[in-house]
Amino acid sequence: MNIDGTITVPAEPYEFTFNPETCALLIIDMQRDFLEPGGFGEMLGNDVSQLRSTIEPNKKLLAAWRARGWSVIHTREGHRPDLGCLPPAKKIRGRSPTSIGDHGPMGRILVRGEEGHDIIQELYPKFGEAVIDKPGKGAFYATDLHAILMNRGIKQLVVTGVTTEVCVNTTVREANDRGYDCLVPSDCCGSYYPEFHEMGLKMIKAQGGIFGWVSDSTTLLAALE
Ligand code: TIU
Repeated sequence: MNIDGTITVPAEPYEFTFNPETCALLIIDMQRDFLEPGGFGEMLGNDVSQLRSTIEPNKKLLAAWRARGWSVIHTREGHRPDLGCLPPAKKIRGRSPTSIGDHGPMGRILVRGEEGHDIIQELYPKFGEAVIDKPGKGAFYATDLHAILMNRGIKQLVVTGVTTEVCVNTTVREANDRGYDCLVPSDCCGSYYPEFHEMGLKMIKAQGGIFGWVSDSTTLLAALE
């Protein structure tokens, strides 16, 4: 910890300094629908086991954040049971015989209140941690995330979750445009496609940190000690 209470984390393209009082851990869409067989991820044709390596590093980071009493926010991608917030274009995308709102092994796919929509047990939210239900890929679109962050005086975010190039990337871009600094720990994010994971992270940190910073959970946790 620095003398002024801030913490500096070795990162790319250069070190990330944050004030823990005004920095939240934002965990994106660690839902059964993306990480377990029979959900939305598999429906899209993906091997969901690809994402499971993200669970352990997220668990460690979440435990460290909770132990210090710092802000934690979770998000879930999904739709109202009446599908009123599901754009018709999203419903038919992929031409899959099963689509959002249809019944699957974990309930209706990507629908709020269903088993598959819930966050995995390993990272289950605790009382007091905001859970943002989002209809889109970005966590700011059609949600109260920005209001919650402003009300709490949050200015910086550590963004983790799945998938790197879709919801994590979209959220980091949205956050960047709203003036937040984002640090992304690489091993706490995952993709069904390793090359997209790598490129998704490169896009964030390129051009002097065009959208944010990239580090890893071991480096971040060491900086907290
Ligand atoms: N398909 C895919 O890679 N991701 C999503 O549809 N949503 C999230 O990334 N959460």
